[in-house]
Amino acid sequence: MTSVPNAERRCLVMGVVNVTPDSFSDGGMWFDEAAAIRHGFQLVEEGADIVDVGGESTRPGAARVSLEEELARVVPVIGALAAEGVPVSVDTMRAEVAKAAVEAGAQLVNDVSGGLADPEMPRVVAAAGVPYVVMHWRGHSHDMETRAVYTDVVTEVREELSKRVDLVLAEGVSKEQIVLDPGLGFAKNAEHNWAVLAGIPQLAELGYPLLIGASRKRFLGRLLAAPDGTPRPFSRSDDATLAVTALAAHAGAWCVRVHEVGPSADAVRVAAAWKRAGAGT
Ligand code: PMM
Repeated sequence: MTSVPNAERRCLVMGVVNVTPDSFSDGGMWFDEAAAIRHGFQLVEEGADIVDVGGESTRPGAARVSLEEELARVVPVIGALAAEGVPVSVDTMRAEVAKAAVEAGAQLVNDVSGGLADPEMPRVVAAAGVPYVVMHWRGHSHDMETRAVYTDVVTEVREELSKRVDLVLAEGVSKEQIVLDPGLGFAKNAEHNWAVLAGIPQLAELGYPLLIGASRKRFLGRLLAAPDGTPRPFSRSDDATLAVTALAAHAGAWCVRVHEVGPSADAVRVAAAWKRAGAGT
């Protein structure tokens, strides 16, 4: 379904380049354009199949950046990476940014709002014909924590994603373009995130490839908290991310979105070998 090569039929690895001063996990590290470009190449060397470039932080409580600022952050980085043949995705909720990113060479649009933040987005993606990550989302970061209310999180995420799919299909996006993402941490607390991960098989029943973004998220830091309850800092939760990569890949995820690429690139190969052996091939 994508132009990203996948001869091994394994879970893909999407490496993250946040061109932001304030992302939760790597804010400020790749804010400089040249540093962001270097980091993108580095991630490919480490085994990334796709490099996801974003210019707007979605950490809980974050305020929005202007359209102009977002364009200025991501377009040059995408252009430089794509020009060298790197498969790039753009992490944006704005149709205008998605359009400019595709023109600059992006091969996938990753929209954490699943088309809810900008009603133009599905039409732009339909016209571009690129894969489209539709993530489960209930509202912007400034108040998303108040929306983390579910009776049965897996069923509700599944139903809400299904509605988004119907809408983007009605706007002209084709089935083959769609990738779904349950949106770990987006209007979800730790308990919800674990339930969603355990529910990957039910979410996969929707019939679309699944992308899982657990990397360095707060629920991992909480799981690994010190005896006094202090959460583990994200900088020391990469081993836990890796465990999620292996389990998610084995559960059938199409792609994992991670900050630390090398170990996850190994883990998805382990998961694929394990599956092949189990299938007797
Ligand atoms: N998470 C973040 C940003 N973009 N995109 C998708 N598809 N799925 C995610 O889970 C996701 C995303 C937030 O993480 P970061 O700011 O630490 O990169």
